[in-house]
Amino acid sequence: MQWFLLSVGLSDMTELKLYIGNKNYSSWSMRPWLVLRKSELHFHEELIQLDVPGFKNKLLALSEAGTVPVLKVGDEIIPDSLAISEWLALAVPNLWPKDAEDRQKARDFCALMQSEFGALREHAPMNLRRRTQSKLPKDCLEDAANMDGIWQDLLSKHDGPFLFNDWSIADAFATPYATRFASYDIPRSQKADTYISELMSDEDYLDWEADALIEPWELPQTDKVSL
Ligand SMILES: N[C@@H](CCC(=O)N[C@@H](CS)C(=O)NCC(=O)O)C(=O)O
Repeated sequence: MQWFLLSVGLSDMTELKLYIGNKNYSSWSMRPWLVLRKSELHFHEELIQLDVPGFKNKLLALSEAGTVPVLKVGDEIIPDSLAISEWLALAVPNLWPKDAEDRQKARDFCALMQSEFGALREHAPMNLRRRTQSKLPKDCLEDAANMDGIWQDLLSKHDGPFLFNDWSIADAFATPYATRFASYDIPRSQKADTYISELMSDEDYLDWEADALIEPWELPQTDKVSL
């Protein structure tokens, strides 16, 4: 057993289970799922269908937060996509950038991607099945342009193909945004476009997307947003 696994109390016998929402829509769930895949730790997943009768009680039975994702580590519960990712980064090396300054920047950017860009999240919700050319509100396009600008800045300071050279948790957090650019045909720079293609051709992302595309459930409220 390696020291970093022991440092978070993980043994070969500890079961990891990630509770997630609908793969087509749940951007929050996708992020730690991608991080778990990159960690190469064995994990189980359980999907809780969102926005159907009784779903909230199921979420509240899992954690006080009443949201997914939730990671169950043995008998312990870790809610919140960033907290799960931080915990995984303690268990497995190299999920954050190696350079200390980059590591801090990656953490800050993840927190920003989690809390900001509200108009982009609201008017262009993650919807992997969707391909449309809609007219999006100004504040949504401004958020998208800001995201594009940050991506360009980080990509130009590193050798790529990812934000901090090698794949990191920051790229997991950027992936649902990348899919929004594709779903809603949002204008973007050449650099951002190349980065989006990189994220959306990642083999773990493609596994998630394949499941999303055959999900039978629809959330009409999300499907009808903008247009
Ligand atoms: N800050 C949380 C947000 C999680 C979140 O809002 N998840 C959505 C699913 S995409 C959810 O569970 N919604 C159900 C609800 O709010 O009732 C995180 O990063 O994990």
